[in-house]
Amino acid sequence: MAFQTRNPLHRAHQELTFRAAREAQANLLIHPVVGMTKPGDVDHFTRVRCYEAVLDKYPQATTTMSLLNLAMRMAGPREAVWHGLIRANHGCTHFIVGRDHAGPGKNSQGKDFYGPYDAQELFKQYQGEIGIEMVDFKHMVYVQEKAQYFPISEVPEGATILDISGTELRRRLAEGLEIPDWFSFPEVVSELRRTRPPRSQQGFTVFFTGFSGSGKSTIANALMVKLMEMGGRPVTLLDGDIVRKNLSSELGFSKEHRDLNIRRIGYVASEITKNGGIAICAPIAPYATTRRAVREEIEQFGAFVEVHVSTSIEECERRDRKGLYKLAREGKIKEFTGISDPYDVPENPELRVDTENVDVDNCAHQVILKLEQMGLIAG
Ligand code: PPS
Repeated sequence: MAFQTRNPLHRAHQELTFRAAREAQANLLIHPVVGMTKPGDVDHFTRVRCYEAVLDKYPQATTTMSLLNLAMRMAGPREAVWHGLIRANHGCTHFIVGRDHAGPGKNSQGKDFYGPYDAQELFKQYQGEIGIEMVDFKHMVYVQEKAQYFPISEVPEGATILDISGTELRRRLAEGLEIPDWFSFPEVVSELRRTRPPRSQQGFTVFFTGFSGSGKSTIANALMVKLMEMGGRPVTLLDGDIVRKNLSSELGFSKEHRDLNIRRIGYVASEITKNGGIAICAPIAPYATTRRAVREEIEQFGAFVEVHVSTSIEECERRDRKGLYKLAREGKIKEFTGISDPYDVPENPELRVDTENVDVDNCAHQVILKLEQMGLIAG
């Protein structure tokens, strides 16, 4: 009997697969896919370490694991049938199919792509032809009084049911909260905690955006000092000027070049975030669509905190620290942001700071408070 999975196995899965194989008097093949999968899934390197820990809990002679180098398509019923065909080709006689097998979840209107039992129905229709029998994946819940798992349909009357949903599990991991032993195996939980540390230990990016001379670099520098004083995670400052010198020296200020410049910053920041560091970026980043693309790239790995430094163009021009506004007015610098080039004001930044009546230290402190509120730094 084959069990297909793209998720870590917890006690309920172990119970379910063990019972299913025993009932069918079959041996069990734990057959996880280790290819590209749905964004947000636990990476397969971590999962394999988890599976190895769970494998010890099965009777050795009747259970084995093999990795299947296959990408998930999230194609629901048709993928279930295909998964069955593959397992039949591996010599299996039974295949476990669950609720919404390989389902992609909800569409942009918030509606499920497939009905919960569509995959099982299509599978049943073709199982004879494929030569593999479908085994229904039962929803297992923990019954406190019996200290044991039961299929939800077989729970004794009046019993206390314990269950932790996938969303709740992710929340507990993100916040470093307890995951009880009845739910999973300690080895699995500790592997998951290693890859998904709580938010206060994950990498993140603070992305300042605003006009030239708005105070982005000054606030970014003050923020860097505060974060370095706190310690714990490496901090990298990707200031507009530094990036232009070291990464984008061949670029000018056309829309294409600005976008390329911001994409590069986004890529470096995403790598830093992925590896558990703090990236502070401080470019003008005038285009909302490019900022959104960078946000999406980074949010795969950690938080993206957009800070709009909202100093008005009049104030920036009045300060004119580098004398560039004067040159822009004289037409000596072309495509100058706010003068002869556009700036899309961020609509929903995590934070907006006004530098006109507030000192730099206070602005940097507002960012720190925001980070604390988001759980990114310990209070
Ligand atoms: S962008 O749009 O995000 O790629 O810009 P960025 O890399 O942050 O570079 C902005 C700095 O370059 C100087 N500079 C100009 N800014 C805007 N428009 C034009 N045409 C321009 N030409 C040169 C300017 O000093 C900006 O520095 P900051 O640090 O923002 O004041």
